Amino acid sequence: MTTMNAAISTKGETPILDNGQGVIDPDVYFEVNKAPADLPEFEEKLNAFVDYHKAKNNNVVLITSGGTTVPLENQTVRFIDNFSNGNRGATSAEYFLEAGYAVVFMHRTNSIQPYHRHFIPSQRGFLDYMRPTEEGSVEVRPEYVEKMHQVLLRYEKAKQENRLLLLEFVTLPQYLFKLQSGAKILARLQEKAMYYLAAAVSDFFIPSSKMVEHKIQSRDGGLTLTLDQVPKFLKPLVSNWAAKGLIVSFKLETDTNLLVPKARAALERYGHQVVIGNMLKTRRQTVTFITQHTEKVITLTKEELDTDVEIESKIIPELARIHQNWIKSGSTE
Ligand code: 9Z3
Repeated sequence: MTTMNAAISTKGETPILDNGQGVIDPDVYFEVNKAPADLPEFEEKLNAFVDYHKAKNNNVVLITSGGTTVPLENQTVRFIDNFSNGNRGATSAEYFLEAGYAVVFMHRTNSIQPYHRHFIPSQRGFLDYMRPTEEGSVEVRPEYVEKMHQVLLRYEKAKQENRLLLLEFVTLPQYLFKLQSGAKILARLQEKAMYYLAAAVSDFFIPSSKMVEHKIQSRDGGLTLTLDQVPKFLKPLVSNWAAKGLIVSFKLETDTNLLVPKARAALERYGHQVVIGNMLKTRRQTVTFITQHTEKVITLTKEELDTDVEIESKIIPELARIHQNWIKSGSTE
């Protein structure tokens, strides 16, 4: 347990080591926060999946998808949420499966899922795809049969081949513990593992030792919150947990001028292989790939947008190509 220049504060029972500015060392984070109760089950499922695909010599991608929550109370009534409905992750999962990958889909509970996304209730209710028959059964409405059949074929194939593992998180601590554990388990695959970090992860949180136990009461008027900074987990992920796997992180910005500089700064700071920059408003049309020596913009044309081409159909083949280079030569180019 270490940090240089660490200050110790003791609120509640647990000592918090920080740098005096509320920034905790990632290793310390795991010592002072409680692992989620379902971590052993998560590890068991993932171990079995990784062993299965290691024996088959398959490439495996760990996709993180959806936003994390930051609870405000230990017995949580309120929480801060992060923007992301999981569309990027779920869509990418399908294209990775098409490219031959086995996919670990680590997603926020109730966020968008691969294949199901084509029939999500927010666009049309689940029951609206079906109708009752006179024989007392249920059938898919004729106008949806063709699309549902196509999607079901691909979904069934992924399941039959045991190439899609669904794992869940909700809160920031759940995400971080599972990311650490998941990355270490995938590290057994060495270069054949890819980490595709599309989840929108909170930058700020309240450590459980600084959190109130019960529901915050409104009788005292307005509420002022002090949040600590989440430790920079990409650092240990790159240097310790993920061994030789290819690491792809996403950088989300709302100011165009910041996108490329911030994406490149992340690449240089953590020393991983690819940062994909995207803007909040145009994330479905344009992304920028940043690698150590290259910068490449991928954009959908108007015609592609009009015909519902998905940008992930271009992102994933490009990553698969980079990954092949990585496996062959240890370089992305
Ligand atoms: C992304 O940038 C994803 O592409 C989106 C996808 C969250 C924009 P949706 O799920 O959106 O399709 O609605 N993910 C990473 C966001 C993030 O938190 N990045 C951190 C940062 O920008 C680095 S890990 O600093």
